[in-house]
Amino acid sequence: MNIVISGSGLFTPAHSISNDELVIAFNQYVDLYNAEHRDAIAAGAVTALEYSSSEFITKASGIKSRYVIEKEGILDPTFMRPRLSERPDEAPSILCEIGVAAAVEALKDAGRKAADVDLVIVACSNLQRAYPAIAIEIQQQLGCAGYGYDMNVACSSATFGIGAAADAIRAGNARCALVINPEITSGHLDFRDRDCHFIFGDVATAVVIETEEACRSENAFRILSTLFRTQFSNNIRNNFGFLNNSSPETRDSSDKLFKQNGRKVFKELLPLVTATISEHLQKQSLQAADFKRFWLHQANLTMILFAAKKLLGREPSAEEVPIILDRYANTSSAGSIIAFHLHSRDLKPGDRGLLSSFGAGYSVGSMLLQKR
Ligand code: CO8
Repeated sequence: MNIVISGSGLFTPAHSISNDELVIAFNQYVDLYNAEHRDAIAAGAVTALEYSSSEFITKASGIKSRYVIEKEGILDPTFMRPRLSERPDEAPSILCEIGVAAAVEALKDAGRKAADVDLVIVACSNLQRAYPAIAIEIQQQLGCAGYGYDMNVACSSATFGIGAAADAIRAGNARCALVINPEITSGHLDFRDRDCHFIFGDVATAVVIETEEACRSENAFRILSTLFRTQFSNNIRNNFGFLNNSSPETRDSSDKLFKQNGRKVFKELLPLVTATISEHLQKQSLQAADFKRFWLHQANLTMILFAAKKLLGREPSAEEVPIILDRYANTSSAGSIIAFHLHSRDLKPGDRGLLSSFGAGYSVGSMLLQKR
């Protein structure tokens, strides 16, 4: 049974923050902090904070701007997080709202109605609550049949989610699935931390998964093969969770937001990514040269280009390896799907493409696709 990605959708928030805007707000915070702690800094008891810089951000990451769900709160040096009022339980949650927007576009692209869908998987890094599942809320909002559940494999959530949907269809548990990646990373990012305040952006993506036999789409991609790998690491970690209430003294400490050791991630994750993809290609008796396009996880420009060069054995062209992180930043699970959504329509029947996500866990998902 051949399984296809028959449609994709993208929700982009209305607000964008440039590096300059972000750095101005951060540096205002630094001034406030250092003024407040002037005596302790002079006595050597507190370390003064240092300014951030747009030049550093662009050079170290390739990111020039990011979309966010709410801008004013993030740029307020006395607040520095998106200002989102809590919604009543009767109203759709914000993750549901942006997930639905991406899903509606994906369904249209696939030539499907919500009622055709009998599995909804929400796969993302930044779930807004423990339960009920956002996927079940989306199932209800859209009017889908069957069942739904949430899952989290950090940045690899999308490929792991597509794999789970394909398996469910092969097993006869579903016929048509929506895999949705709503990421409000700005709620989990420490905008007071110079090392990471620039890394992430908000977005939602969705894809429709079904059998090739049932597919009605002009732009469908057959899933030729998948390979998933995980390897435990503390180098990308967020300790937020319901047990935080049991330790009220540390409930608001900075480890309850995203933390990473970026250099170590670079050194340890990249070899895992290239080894996993190489193993996958070898197992399928294929080579990187057999692929027209590489939709890679969008975490860092150097990282993307390094991985592509290692696989191809030469510099990749801009057409082969689409980059969207310059304006979207790292959107966690959604990054490779944005690249796929925006840069797949020009491929011709028979062309192959490689979709890969990687990140916390560590986790790597590799997916070999072929245009129908
Ligand atoms: N402005 C100016 N200088 C800075 C800044 C800044 N903003 N930040 C750091 N510096 C300084 C440092 O202090 C350091 O100074 P010194 O040399 O004096 O010590 C110098 O610049 C160099 O710093 P780094 O070594 O940290 O710089 P790098 O070149 O390594 O670049 C990056 C930093 C961009 C973070 C880079 O290491 C990187 O991208 N690494 C890979 C990261 C990655 O792929 N992570 C995956 C994360 S995604 C994921 O899976 C998590 C999902 C969860 C999502 C949650 C959303 C919130």
